[in-house]
Amino acid sequence: MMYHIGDLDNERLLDLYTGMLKPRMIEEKMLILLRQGKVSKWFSGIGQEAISVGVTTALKESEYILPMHRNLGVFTSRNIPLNRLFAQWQGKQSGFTQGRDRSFHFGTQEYKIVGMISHLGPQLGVADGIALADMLRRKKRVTAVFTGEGATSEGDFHEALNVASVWNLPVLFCIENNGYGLSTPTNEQYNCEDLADRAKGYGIESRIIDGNNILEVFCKVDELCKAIRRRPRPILVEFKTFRMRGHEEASGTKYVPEKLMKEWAKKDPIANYENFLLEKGILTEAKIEELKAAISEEINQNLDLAFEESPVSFDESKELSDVYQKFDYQDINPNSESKNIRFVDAISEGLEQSMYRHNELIIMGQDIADYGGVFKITEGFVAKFGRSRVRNTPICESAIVSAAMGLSINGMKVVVEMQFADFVSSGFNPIVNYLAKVHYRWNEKADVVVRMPCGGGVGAGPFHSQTNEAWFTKTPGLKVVYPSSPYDAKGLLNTAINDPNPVLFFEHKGLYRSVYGDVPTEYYTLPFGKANLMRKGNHITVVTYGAGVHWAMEILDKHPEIEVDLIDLRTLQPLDTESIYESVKKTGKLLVLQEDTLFGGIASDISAMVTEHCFEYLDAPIKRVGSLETPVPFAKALEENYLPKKRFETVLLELHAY
Ligand SMILES: Cc1ncc(C[n+]2csc(CCOP(=O)(O)OP(=O)(O)O)c2C)c(N)n1
Ligand SMILES: [Mg+2]
Repeated sequence: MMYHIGDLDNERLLDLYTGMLKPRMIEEKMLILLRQGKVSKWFSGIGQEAISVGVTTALKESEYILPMHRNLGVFTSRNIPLNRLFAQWQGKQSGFTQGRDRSFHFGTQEYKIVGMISHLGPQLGVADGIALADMLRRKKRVTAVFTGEGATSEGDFHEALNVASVWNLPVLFCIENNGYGLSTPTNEQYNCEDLADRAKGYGIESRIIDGNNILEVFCKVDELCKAIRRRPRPILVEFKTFRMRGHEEASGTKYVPEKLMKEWAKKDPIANYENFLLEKGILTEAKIEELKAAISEEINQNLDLAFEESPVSFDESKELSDVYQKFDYQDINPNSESKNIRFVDAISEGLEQSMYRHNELIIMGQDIADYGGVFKITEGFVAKFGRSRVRNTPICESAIVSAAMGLSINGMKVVVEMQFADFVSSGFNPIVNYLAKVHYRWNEKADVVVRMPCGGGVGAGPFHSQTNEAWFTKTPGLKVVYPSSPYDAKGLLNTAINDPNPVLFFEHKGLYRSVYGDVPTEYYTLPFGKANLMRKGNHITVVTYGAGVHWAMEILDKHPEIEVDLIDLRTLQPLDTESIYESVKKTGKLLVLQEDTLFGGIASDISAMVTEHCFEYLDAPIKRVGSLETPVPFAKALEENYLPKKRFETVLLELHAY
């Protein structure tokens, strides 16, 4: 192996050596503990240390780094106290996730490290968001993110590179090409010579670097980082290296040809560099022993600390309350004059006033800039707030949701507009796995609102009509809001933006231009978790939300003899169960109406909860009414019968007569 010292001084040369030695020695210790059953799982980075250590050393401490599962050297190079790392791996309190997540699945703002989620790819889009925040604040910083060569097959990789290129984001994308993704060799993973060539197609620069040569890694990456700080832009680096152990320790290496193992063993990044330093007289055998003894002592002392710590104890209320970041709701009610406006105008007004209120609020979505969005909600916003805050995106929901996560990690607020709620499925993974779980996992907020133009009755067929709130009410960590009136829409949207937790904000397209209401002209907020009792009556409790509220009112107007408590839920998570129970205890009958197909929807849960809490008060079976269990059909005659309005009337009359 050829080493070029360039202008590096001896101190730096030795630092790089000890920098690699430390993770190597920690790993060797972990492999022993693993055999003793004291560690549950281990992903080895042995043989790949030069990459983690070289890249981290080239970054400044203020710059974010996003490692994967083989990057122990990133954590040690950022000088994380080893006892905390060990406690993390043992699932203990002084780790970074309080026993809630394992291995390297954590981040820490203190050390500017943002760890992975198991799904690998979203990490790359998160780096885009972090870098975007730096760029918007005109900070000349690099964000470095890692991926294995296997995960470059995920759509997220391609989306993230494309976004970084289109927005010219200062991201250093680092591919660690170690020959295998679990058991899959590179020739079954991709069909090109070098992954670095992918960059060309996205219009960005790339380099290939020998990942086993610490001086090459450090010097070249240092140069690239300086170049990026001078002139912000993304660069893709492919590090050629090899995975010397199994995917994880239990999975072995039988499928790896012996010949390859032997070849790469000769290229060990530490042994070769050590020989080089010895030859140059920069290092001596005695010094090596001294360094090893010191690291060994540090490891053992910190292991003792971690082992001494008692296992985490279970505290149910703490577990539950840590799912969401505490939000101190501020009730703002200006008593200003009101205007009669459409639902769509109320959303637009709330969004605009929030943009004035939070100067680090960013809106992202397809066609939202000059075009104003397909529903024209952001029309005129570019003139008021500029293109950097009102951002057109490429068609890549996953990368944009991940980028929103990154913006939030770097201190900004984000509203993402889904062009149609249906398309959220393309960004589903980061919403339910990253945004939803990040606070519970490592106490990080996901200050993101995803606006969801949803709903049927508009003759738009299976992919522009769904109301998919149940995909999200199922997932702890998300808040779900679903207003039915212009007044609620504006106040709840403002609260959603103030709330630091991820909020799915459903806006029924059918209401956009058909429903009018009096809305205060100034900024105001409405609380989450407070249903609206719209009509009062003693016969039946009708619970619904969104377009269901309007269908219920229309049918109830036809039957003035039926006196109902009509409850508009307004938010589904949190859910105002108290208002529901209170009403059912009075009426003894409950009908829940939802637009979505019935099975697995919110109506089923409300029915179950009322059965559990109000059984003695019920005078009739609880009734649920929803759409037919089919996709949303296109033709009018089909859609009319798919939607639950007619069935609602029938069931209402039956329940009244019961
Ligand atoms: C979405 C997803 N699919 C599959 C897996 C299972 N898995 C975890 S790591 C891995 C291999 C990753 O290979 P690569 O990106 O090359 O990284 P390496 O492990 O080689 O460092 C696989 C298949 C996963 N975690 N997430
Ligand atoms: Mg790999």
